[in-house]
Amino acid sequence: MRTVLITGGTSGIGEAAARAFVAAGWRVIATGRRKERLDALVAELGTDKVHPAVFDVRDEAARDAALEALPAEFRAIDLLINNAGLALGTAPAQSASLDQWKTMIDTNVTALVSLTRKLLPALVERMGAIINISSVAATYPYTGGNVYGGTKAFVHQFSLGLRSDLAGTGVRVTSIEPGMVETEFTLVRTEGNQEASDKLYGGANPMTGEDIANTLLWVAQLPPHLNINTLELMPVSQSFAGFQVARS
Ligand code: NDP
Ligand code: 8X3
Repeated sequence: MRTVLITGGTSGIGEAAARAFVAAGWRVIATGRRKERLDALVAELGTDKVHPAVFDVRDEAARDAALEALPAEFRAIDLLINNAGLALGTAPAQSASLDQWKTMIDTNVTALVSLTRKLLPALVERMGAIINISSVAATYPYTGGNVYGGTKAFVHQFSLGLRSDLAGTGVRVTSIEPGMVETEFTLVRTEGNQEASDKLYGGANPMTGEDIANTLLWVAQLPPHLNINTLELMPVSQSFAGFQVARS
């Protein structure tokens, strides 16, 4: 039985991924700050299938304590899914909150890099894999996307860099780059504005956490000689709108 560590298993893509991987016969270490959500996942899927690891990804000491406390049967991690992340705000750069920018960088970049570095030696030893959740925002800028897009561009390029460094190790690395997925993402971005979230997703037939979870599972279960470098997904309803021109 293979083991996957999924960061951000308390909602959205990560929660759906926990269910999909357990259904496919994997053991799942699900992480997040909301203990009650992880406890519910364990109650639903079973203590032998899911291990809850409660920590803030930005807190390296708490993370390391949680990793050291892993039960023996969850210790051999074959796959790391770096999913925990967030966008905060949509204000233009000139009026955006610097604190929100730092939170996005600390979570989406620094914590992701730190956990990856921590687990890499063991992943190399086991010829494991890493899947990083980037975004279409890595490639296509939009107003108010400033630092969020920057963090996801980092995740894209870091994933490709890892591929280079891991040459010959057999470790696979993939950057998954979704467009609109209906999760708690917009609630978080708007600091709990349910109306804004409903308005964004309403009538758009967005992707679901399950859509991305199934893609993650597909990537994870490909034959070991095959690496998906980057994979961009969008709902059919979402597409490109071209350049803007500021006229005097
Ligand atoms: P959700 O808000 O539903 O889930 C985010 C998850 O990240 C939660 O489980 C949350 O757990 C966890 N998380 C956030 N910050 C921290 C932290 N400091 N420490 C620990 N865990 C944290 O959003 P999604 O499922 O949509 O987001 C998952 C990933 O997908 C993110 O990286 C996001 O950027 C990316 N993405 C999302 C898209 C979308 O349209 N929804 C599109 C493209 C990419 P908790 O709060 O319990 O700690
Ligand atoms: C989330 C997708 O388009 O809201 O990464 O930035 S988007």
